[in-house]
Amino acid sequence: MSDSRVIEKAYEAARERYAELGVDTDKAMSQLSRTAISLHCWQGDDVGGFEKTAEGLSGGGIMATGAYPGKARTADELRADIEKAMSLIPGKHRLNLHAMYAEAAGKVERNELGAEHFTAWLDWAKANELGLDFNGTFFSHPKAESGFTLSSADEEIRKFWVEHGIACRKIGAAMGKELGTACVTNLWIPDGFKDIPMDRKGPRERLRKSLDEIFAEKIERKRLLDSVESKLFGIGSECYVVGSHEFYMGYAVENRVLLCLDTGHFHPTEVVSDKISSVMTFLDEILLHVSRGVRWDSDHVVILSDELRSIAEELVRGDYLERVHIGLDFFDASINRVAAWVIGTRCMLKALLIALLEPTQKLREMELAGDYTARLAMLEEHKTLPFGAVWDYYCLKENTPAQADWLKEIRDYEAKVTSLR
Ligand code: RNT
Ligand code: ZN
Repeated sequence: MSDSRVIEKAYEAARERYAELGVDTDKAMSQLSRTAISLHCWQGDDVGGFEKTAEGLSGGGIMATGAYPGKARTADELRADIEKAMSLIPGKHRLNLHAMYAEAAGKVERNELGAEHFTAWLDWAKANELGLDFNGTFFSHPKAESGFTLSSADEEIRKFWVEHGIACRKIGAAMGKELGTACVTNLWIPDGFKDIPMDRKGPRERLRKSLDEIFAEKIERKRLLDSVESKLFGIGSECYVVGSHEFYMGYAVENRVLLCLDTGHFHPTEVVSDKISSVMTFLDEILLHVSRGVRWDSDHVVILSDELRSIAEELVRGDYLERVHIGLDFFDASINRVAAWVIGTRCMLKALLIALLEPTQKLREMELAGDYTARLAMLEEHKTLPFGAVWDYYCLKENTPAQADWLKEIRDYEAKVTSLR
């Protein structure tokens, strides 16, 4: 168990050290506490969902691997797991739901879903004072098996998914209204070809038409924020993805919807940290799906990597925290699923804290003065500043376990709850 007196002492020393550089640690912590991360419900059950006929993930070109015991089998179990995870993460956050997590008695088709199928989630969100975000589920469904949904040449299939998209916006708007905080409702479709297409144009024209139909109804932004997510390739769509980055960038700029940048959806040498200031020049707001790409997998648990730190730095340096919605998107079925949420979210917060503790103004002055020697020297010196002491103190202040104390709680929860499933 960590000793709070040791943490407080270390914090005092860190506070002085940062003050010497003109950085106010208390201000950084208060900014951090105002930044909400949207936790993705699908980490809790390997992107399974609760549809009566669902056989797990299929036809979406996304895949959770591993067989760690204890995954949530019902919405109540999933909610309990999320509550556990949130109790181990400092700050107040949000929950990101997917349409396939509806709780309906009997089977309700995806194009017929309504807010009434999410009342238990809504009541729970209210009771826990959480904002909700939402996603259409355009995969793991017989009507997605051809590999095409909104861009399908089969008019009946295309219509079905357009209706699903419209239904999801209504659900998102109802959630936003009910909870008094805009619901970011994201749209990702798996559409694409495994092998070389001969028609790249047709599906993209159909996708544009479908999106226009889905977004036709104007809904107040204080309730609903629409977002569209691109991808470079997926399993089974290696040669061509209809909803590419260029496609959605154009669509988002033209239609003033949010663009979702998933950090695992680009070429391995491309980084989202470098894209943020470019897209923010043309867009009001964006959504991030923070993930960790490893070789061909786009969804490893987020760690405190150089790129995660760079993303957080961009958000802080560009003063984008109010305009960028931070969501997580990873799934790992090979480790304790509740721990995966805790690790990933705590890392996202640590990256933000490190960025908030940066003497940005001083570094900017060096750059403007052309003193690139000092810029490099100071950036490297800052890497060993005592941010860990500030982080531990922040956890303590927010009444969440500091250091690795949270792991013991996961072990207890595993023994008492998840291992009995
Ligand atoms: C898939 C996208 C998408 C999904 C979730 C489950 O490649 O990243 O965001 O991960 O909708
Ligand atoms: Zn994503």
